[in-house]
Amino acid sequence: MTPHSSPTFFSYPADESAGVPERSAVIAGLMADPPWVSPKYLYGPLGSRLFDAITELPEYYPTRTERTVLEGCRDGIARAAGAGPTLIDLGAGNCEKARSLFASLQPRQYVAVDMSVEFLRHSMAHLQRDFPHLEMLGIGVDFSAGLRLPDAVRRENRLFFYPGSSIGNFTPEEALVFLAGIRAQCPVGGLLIGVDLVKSESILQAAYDDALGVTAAFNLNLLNNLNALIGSDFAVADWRHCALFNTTLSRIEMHLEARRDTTVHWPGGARRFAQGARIHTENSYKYALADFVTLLRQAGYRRVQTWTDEKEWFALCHAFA
Ligand code: AVJ
Repeated sequence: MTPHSSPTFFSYPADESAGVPERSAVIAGLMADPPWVSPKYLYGPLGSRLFDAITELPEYYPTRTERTVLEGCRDGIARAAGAGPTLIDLGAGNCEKARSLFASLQPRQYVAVDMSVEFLRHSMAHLQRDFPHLEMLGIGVDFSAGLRLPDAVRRENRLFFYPGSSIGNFTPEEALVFLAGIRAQCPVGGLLIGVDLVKSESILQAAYDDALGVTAAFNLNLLNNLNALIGSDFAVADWRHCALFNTTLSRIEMHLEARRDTTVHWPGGARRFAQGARIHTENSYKYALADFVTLLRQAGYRRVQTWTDEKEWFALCHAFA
């Protein structure tokens, strides 16, 4: 077998298929009541690093807990997945979770998808050095509005991997559409997905408002990303991080709250924010495991196998097409 010196890369520009340029869509969100910005703008060269730092925090249990659950079930998953699957990693980031599956899964091809393209290139260059015989494809694309894969992605026995409870960024209705879309691209194979479970409010709260302020920096840095994207003049110092658990909707919400009255300008517009006004930047839904399994079945998966940690804080689900 010929070794691969570097992954093949595909990069797609911001999806403007809805006919609305990205910049106008972001501005429309800022002008709305209440104002909001998509959580995808949390990421970028700095945002992706800050997120990596979050995963190391003592308060942020999801990454650590998921890793423990994964260690306990990966051999069983490998057996169920069969020989030489195509591993399609959605939101691959630093690729560390997928890397931990290679030995048991023995994938025929590894496909890493992430919208933070430069960060992904960097992660994959390291990975390819360590696994020179594994065929790797990198795809720089925002798949939040649906995933299209290039023909170079093998069709036989696909295992989609969507860890970290990123599914929690979608409302349950959107999640159903997204999961059904993945199911449609997976005639044979399945989906291995991580989901964060409902638990006590104090634990949830601390995980999204840590003592070091790393999550605050992650949230506030979104304003730097907006300034670069739409040419706005947000002053980070005028805003504060705010995280709260919405019990009714079972979701953590992140907001940015104005510390004082402030007016933000961008080419072609401006908006005044009164002290205490909030911009909604992220939802992170928390599920009861039974409800999430129901959602997977509604999305068209025939059988679902689940694993959790002893505290039942986080679950991994293997859903079969
Ligand atoms: C990457 C969406 C799973 O919701 O826990 C972490 C992002 N936001 N801390 C999450 C996040 C604040 C994370 N996901």
